Amino acid sequence: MANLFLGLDCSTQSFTALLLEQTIPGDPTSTRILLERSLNFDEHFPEFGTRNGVIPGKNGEVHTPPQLWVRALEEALTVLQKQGVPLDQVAAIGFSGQQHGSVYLNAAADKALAALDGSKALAPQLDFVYSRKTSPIWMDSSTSAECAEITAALGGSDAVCALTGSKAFERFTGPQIRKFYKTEPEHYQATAHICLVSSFIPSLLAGKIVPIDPGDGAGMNLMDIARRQWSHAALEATAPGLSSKLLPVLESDQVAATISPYFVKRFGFSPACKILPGTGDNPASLVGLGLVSGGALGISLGTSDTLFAYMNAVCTDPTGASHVFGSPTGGYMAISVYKNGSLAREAVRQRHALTWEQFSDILGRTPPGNNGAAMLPYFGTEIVPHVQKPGAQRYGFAEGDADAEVRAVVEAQMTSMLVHAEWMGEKPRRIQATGGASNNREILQIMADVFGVPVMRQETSNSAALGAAVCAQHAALREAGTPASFESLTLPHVKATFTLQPNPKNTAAYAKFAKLYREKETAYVATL
Ligand code: XUL
Repeated sequence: MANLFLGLDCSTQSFTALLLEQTIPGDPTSTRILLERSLNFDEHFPEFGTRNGVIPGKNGEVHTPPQLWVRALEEALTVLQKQGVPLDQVAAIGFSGQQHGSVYLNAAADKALAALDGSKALAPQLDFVYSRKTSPIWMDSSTSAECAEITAALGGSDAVCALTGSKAFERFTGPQIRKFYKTEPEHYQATAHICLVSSFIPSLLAGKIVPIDPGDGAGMNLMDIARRQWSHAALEATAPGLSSKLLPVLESDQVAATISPYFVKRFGFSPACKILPGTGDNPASLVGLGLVSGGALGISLGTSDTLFAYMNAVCTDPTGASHVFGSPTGGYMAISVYKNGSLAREAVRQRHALTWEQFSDILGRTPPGNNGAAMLPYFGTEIVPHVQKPGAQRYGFAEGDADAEVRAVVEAQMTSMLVHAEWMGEKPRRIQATGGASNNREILQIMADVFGVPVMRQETSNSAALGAAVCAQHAALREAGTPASFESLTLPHVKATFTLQPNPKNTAAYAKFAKLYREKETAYVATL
């Protein structure tokens, strides 16, 4: 069996390729990360006019042109090829994508994907396959009316949550599809296939439409979470004819196809290379962090901040603020998602004209508990709690006080995660941190102190791309007749970590702060 496994992650702001190498034949745990490359969208593809990977529109709309992702895939593979990576040794490719974002393809797409000409660039051959030129992504909050309509049709919020694992949320794909059907009925009619970002990229590599998996499928308000298949009632409540635009859900670690001749000819892949269905970036991170059983939390500090944990069985959040998605390893995951993640930290940094180093210095020298100062960091709309009108709230400090504001934003983010994770059950034994900002030790120390448990960080902060590569390895081994467990395949990566211990004195102070935070949040949300 070829010994390389490729993980591709198409996130909000960048596209990452991560290559895993199995170094000892016959020992699937002898893996190491051979190479990681990320391409930032704004920097590498300025012709699309994105800012932080997106194009904001009116009334809370946030879209990205799908051709940007096609270009990014093409460019990432070109970079690997130019670096001399033996792409013919890649046994399988796994995929991760920002969740909820949808790509709308017309009836010409099947033929175009199957007949790609390997002597030509990829993106120009796909210019005409879209029935919608831009894709709504997870930051889009423009579908409150559609959420209400779907909720009413399915018998109320609790019923939607029990059926699909989440209440109807603005960014979820079902409400987004409904809005498209209502506002552009002709273009909706002309749509032959609806893909998620995570199933669109593998469809390009497979040369045909690849199904959606239960990890990302659960982020649509369309999948019956217990059955891990589309819910007829949810499809009906969303838009007419929707079932014909979706393939049946396929489990994340099944092989969806072998690679299309286009990529064999153009990039030198082996024709035997296996293509997996993609999954969402959070389910992929769950795998990349080795969270294949309970007892630990994952926290990803990226464009969005997310907190998640593995669950054996479906158990939904009684407050309705969080979600249940499928885990790519089987089972489920509980997850809370914050829109005000890196963009809120970035907003504070910019307001006070600080470098990231100065930002960290402030965290290092200011006292835990911030002398009683607090903040509700709603620089943009928020998901947890549901805040549809931006407006950061400050308590006990002045707007111009950089020291207080830097600490306040991070303490607020960590405390909100603590408070809103309570429904997930017993206290975790450890936290696995990932995402760009997990490189910041001062932020991780506050995380350890707020939660009162050790925080670990792996060698790579690209846990979603790593998880995708591990899924590829898992599927390739099974197909080769030498299956290995996800536990054994993730362990080598979890081992390569550093750990920060909590300071018990600070944890006690944060327990008090959490009470104050909850009061402020409840009071503010009541005014909305
Ligand atoms: C998850 C979510 C975000 C995106 C960002 O529900 O909306 O975490 O997946 O990539």
